[in-house]
Amino acid sequence: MAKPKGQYRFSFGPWNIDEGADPFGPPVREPIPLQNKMKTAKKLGFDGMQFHDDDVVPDIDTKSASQIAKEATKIKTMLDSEGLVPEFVAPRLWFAPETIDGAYTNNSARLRAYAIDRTTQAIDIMNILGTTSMVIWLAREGTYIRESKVARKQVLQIRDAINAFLAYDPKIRILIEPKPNEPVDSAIISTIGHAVGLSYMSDDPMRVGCLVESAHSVLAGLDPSDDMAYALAHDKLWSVHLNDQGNMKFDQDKSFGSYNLRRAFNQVRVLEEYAYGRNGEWVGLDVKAMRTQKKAVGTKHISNSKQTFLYLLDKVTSLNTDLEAELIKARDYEELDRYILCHLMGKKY
Ligand code: XUL
Ligand code: MN
Repeated sequence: MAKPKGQYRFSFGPWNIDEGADPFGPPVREPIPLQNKMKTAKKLGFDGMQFHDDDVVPDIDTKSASQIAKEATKIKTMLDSEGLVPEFVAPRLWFAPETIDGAYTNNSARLRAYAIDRTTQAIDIMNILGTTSMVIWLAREGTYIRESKVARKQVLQIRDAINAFLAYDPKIRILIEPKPNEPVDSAIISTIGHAVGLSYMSDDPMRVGCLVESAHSVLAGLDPSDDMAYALAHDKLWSVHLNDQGNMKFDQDKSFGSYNLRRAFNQVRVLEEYAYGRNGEWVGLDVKAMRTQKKAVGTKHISNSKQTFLYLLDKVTSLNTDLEAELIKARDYEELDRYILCHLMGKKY
């Protein structure tokens, strides 16, 4: 008998429906307006949208505070009319000329001030959209060559930046999304362990948590479900970016489960078994369509990922955990391996 399942709500970001440009070639799909992306989200059964600050206010650096507020208010109205909730806002701290050599850890005090300023602006946008969650992916906080930055100082600079944001708005929560490399050679907050450690260094650890992205864990040579479990053990798994990744290469953002179904099963399992989502946490996707895809079918990676999650949820709740416990007791892990594979392949065991 299958056990009762948890209820999940799903989100993705506008960048997950993209034009297919890569470092070797130009866009291959026409851009889609934000409102149409919202309609797609709703149609595919998503309740939330994730945003970068400049997804909400394009060309943000050229705009005044009042212009930014006006444009953010427009997007808030759009979200309301489409019946969607904003999950988070993340400052895009890796695109501007000011952040070429890092944001909060730039060697220039003037450029570090830009990054802090840009982030507080993102907090203002969060308030207008109506979310208290800010995701920080520390894209260029790291090095291209080790000697260019002082590692210990970088950690403290990031801590100080986080403290400044906590003080700027006492309502917000910060979710650190670690990634070990790309675009930098070596990121300073590279794994979920680093992110959790940073949280405890902050002025208010209760307001600093984590977002685990499956592909980022794999890029670090780690198992995403173990990273999720680690963050859960600290009560700091506040969001996830489910996707997939074929080993340690460029960040692929493949559809969830498309590369390693068993690894995906174990992610769904850890979320389900530890009641993820019961405190409002979202199942976020961060998936990219293959460049081959034409515009008309450029959202299949999103619907497929959600469907795979739900199918795997069935696999989680229908797992014979009594049998599993027996096999664990007998320490017969070869048999347990066989049972798990049969279960995943839908074969009679
Ligand atoms: C980068 C990445 C980002 C963050 C949001 O690899 O995953 O899209 O999720 O800034
Ligand atoms: Mn991500």
